[in-house]
Amino acid sequence: MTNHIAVDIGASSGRLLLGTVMDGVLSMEEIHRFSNGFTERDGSCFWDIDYLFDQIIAGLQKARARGITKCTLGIDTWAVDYVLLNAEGNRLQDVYAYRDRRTDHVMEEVAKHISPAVVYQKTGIQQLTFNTLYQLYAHDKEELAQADQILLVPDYLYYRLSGRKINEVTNASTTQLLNLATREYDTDLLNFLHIRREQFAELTEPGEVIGYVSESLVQQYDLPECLLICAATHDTASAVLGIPLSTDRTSAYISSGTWSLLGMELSEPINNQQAMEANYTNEWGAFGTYRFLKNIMGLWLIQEVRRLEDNRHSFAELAKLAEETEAFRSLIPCNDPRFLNPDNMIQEIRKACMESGEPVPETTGQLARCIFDSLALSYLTYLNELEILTGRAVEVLQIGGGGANNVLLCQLTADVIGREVLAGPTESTALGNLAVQLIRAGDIPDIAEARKLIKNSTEIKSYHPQPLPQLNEIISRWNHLHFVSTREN
Ligand code: LFR
Repeated sequence: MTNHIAVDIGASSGRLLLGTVMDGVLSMEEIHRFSNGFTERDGSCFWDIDYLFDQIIAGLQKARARGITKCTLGIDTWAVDYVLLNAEGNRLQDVYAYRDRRTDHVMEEVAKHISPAVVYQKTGIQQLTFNTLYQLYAHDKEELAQADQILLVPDYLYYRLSGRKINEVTNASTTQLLNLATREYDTDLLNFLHIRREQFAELTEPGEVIGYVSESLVQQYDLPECLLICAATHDTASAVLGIPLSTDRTSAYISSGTWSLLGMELSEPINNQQAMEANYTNEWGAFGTYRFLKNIMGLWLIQEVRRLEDNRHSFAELAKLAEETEAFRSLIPCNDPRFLNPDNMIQEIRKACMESGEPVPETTGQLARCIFDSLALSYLTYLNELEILTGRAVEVLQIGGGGANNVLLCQLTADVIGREVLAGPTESTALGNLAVQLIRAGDIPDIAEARKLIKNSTEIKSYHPQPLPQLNEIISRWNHLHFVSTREN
C-alpha cells in the first residue's frame, strides 16, 4: 500500500491529507491543518509564504511520527500569485496577495496599450483585476527586471522542497500569459511586460515527477522519503478533477469555497466574442481539459462577515441563523468588484442595499441570508449564460468543496435553478490532488477511473428543487440589480 499526501492550501486554511486506496475505496485522513490569510502592511496585502512552507514541513513531520517512511506528495494552492527569485534562488520580495489593491485600475491602463479582445483571443482568460498579467504590470519595474525566475506559489513551494523550478500549467494558465494556440507563454504579452521567456520556468503537466524532497530537509527535520508529483497545482483544477462529474447527464459544476467557480469541463476552449463579452474563462485543466468557468464572489462574503464579528459564530451557526430569517428580503449583486476587498464587508453590503433600495440587513441572520440568497440567484444567471455559450442544456449541477456542506445554500440553489444539485465531495480539491498522484503511481489508469473511485468513496447528497413562492418576481428583482451592476463595471 502506498501513502499519498495532498497538500491543499486555500486562502483561509491549509491541510495535509493522507490518502490510501484499499479494496476499491480511497480513504483520506487529515494529518495537519493550519489557518491561512493575508495580512495588511502599509496598505498592501501579503501572504506569509515562509509560514506556509513551515506548515508543510510540520505536516510531514507528523506523517513521519505516524510511522510513514515513504510517500508521494502533491501541492495545490489558489492561483495567480507569484514569487520572484534572484539568481541565487532567494526571494526578492514579499508575496503580494491577489486582493491587494495595487491593481485596482490597472486593467483600464493596460487596455490603452493592448486590446482586451486581443488578450482574450490569445489566452481565453477572463478579465480579473488580479490576473498575474495585471499584477506584474503593476509590479516595481526594476525589481521585476532583476528577477531571475518567476514562480507561482505552489511552484515555489515545490522549489523549496526539491530545488527544482517548474511552472505547472493549470496554474500558469491563470497568469493570462499562456497562448491557447501555441500552448506556450505568449511572446507579445511577455514583450509588453518586458519579461524574458527564461524568467519563467519550464511548463510542466500534472502527473510529471518533480523529484524527491531534498536530502538536507529530510535529515534536518526527520521527514519521510517523499517523491514529489506535480499535482494540478491550481486548487480549482484539482477541485474539478475531484468532482465525479456525471457521465450520463450534462453537468455543470461549482467548486465552492472562498470563490464559487461555476463552469463546465470541456475538451476545447471557447474564446469567441460571445464568451469574451460574458467574461468566461478557459483555464487549462489536467489531461487535456479546459475549465470553462466564471468566478463568482463565493463564501468570501460570509467569511468576511464572520471575521468582522470576531468569529463569534461557526459557519454552521451562520447558516442556521440565515435559515431562521425571512427569505429573499435583501439582495446584493454579489459579483460586483466592490465586494472583492472592501474595508468592511458588513458596511459594504448595507451600503449596496441602501443604494439600490433593498431593505438593509441589520442582524447577522439577515446578512447571512442576503449573501446565500444572492449567491443562489447569481448561480442561476451564470448557469443560464453557460448554457448559451456552450450550446448545452445543463441537467444537473454538481457542487464540490466546503460549500457542499451548506445545506441551506445547496437547497436554495436547487430551488432557484430548478434542477437537481449533487453536493459533494467536500474535499474535492484534495481528492483531485490525490487522483493525479494515484494515476502517476499506476494505482488507477485514468481520470475516469479516479472519478469512479471518488464517487464510491465519498458522500454525495442530492437536492431536488422545491417550489419557491414568487420566484419569478424575485428573479426579476435580482436581474435588475445584476444588470445595473454589470453596466456600471
Ligand atoms: C480559488 C481560486 C480561483 C482563483 C482565485 C484566485 O481558490 O484559485 O480559482 O481565481 O482563487 O487565485
